[in-house]
Amino acid sequence: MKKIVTIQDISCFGKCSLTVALPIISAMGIETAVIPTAVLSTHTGGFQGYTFRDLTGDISSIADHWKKLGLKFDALYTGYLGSKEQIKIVSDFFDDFGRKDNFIIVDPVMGDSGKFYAGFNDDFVKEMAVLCGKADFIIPNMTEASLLLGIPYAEKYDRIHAENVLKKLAGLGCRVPVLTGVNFNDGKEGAAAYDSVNDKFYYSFRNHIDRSVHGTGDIFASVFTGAVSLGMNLQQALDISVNYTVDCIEATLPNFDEMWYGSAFELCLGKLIDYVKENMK
Ligand code: PXL
Repeated sequence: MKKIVTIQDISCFGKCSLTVALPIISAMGIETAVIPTAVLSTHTGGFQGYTFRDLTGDISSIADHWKKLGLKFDALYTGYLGSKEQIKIVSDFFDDFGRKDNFIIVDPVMGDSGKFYAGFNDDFVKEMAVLCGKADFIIPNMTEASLLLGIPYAEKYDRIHAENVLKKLAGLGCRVPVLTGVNFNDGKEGAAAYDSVNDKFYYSFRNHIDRSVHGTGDIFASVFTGAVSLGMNLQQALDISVNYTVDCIEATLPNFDEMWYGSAFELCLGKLIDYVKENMK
């Protein structure tokens, strides 16, 4: 059985980060160990007055214990990190637990729609860009990609811009950058990836849905991590991640008033399991 570790916060209410990564990766038949970086009462996207307990000090203690136990993982996957100090600790974690035969996947969670999430700034971006250089795969949206590269965020762009951005992201040092939320204003939305080893671009699209659903970046990155850990190729990994993410958005629409803070991803887990079975035949 494959085994991965994911390092990100627990937002106790709101359906993002660990509360989606854990059920999704587990549903794909993969053992999922977790290191929580912080505990928040809710995520920061639209709730007021949330609590934030920083767990930076616990990350190294957990890693030290795991080193003594000799634990090994098929993938190391990071999401929302709360401070520059946490990035440094996670970087050490990669040195300790990264191997030739496992993958490092960094989702550089920092913002969306051209804006930072609460609490992030330019100093954090610099450190995150360095962490991305240690990864095999990074999974930014266009906002995060623009921040990482220090280029202006473009709301509208074409394929040439997306491919330029992907090539520049590979210049940070990661083998395969994956851009999420890719949209060329042709009624489609999906993801694009660049395999810098083979100098090849990959795309996957579904019909665009004109509604932004919170936590979909975490859903995409979780499925993508599961897919590459299971040995799927890049096109398969993109397709399954786009399909499940869009299924989750579609399932959320009838529930949107009640569930404005997250997705109805639970309703689609059966489909995800079917997608995994089809791809693993
Ligand atoms: O979905 C990304 C994310 C993760 N964790 C926390 C967040 C967000 C986005 O707003 O607030 C705490």
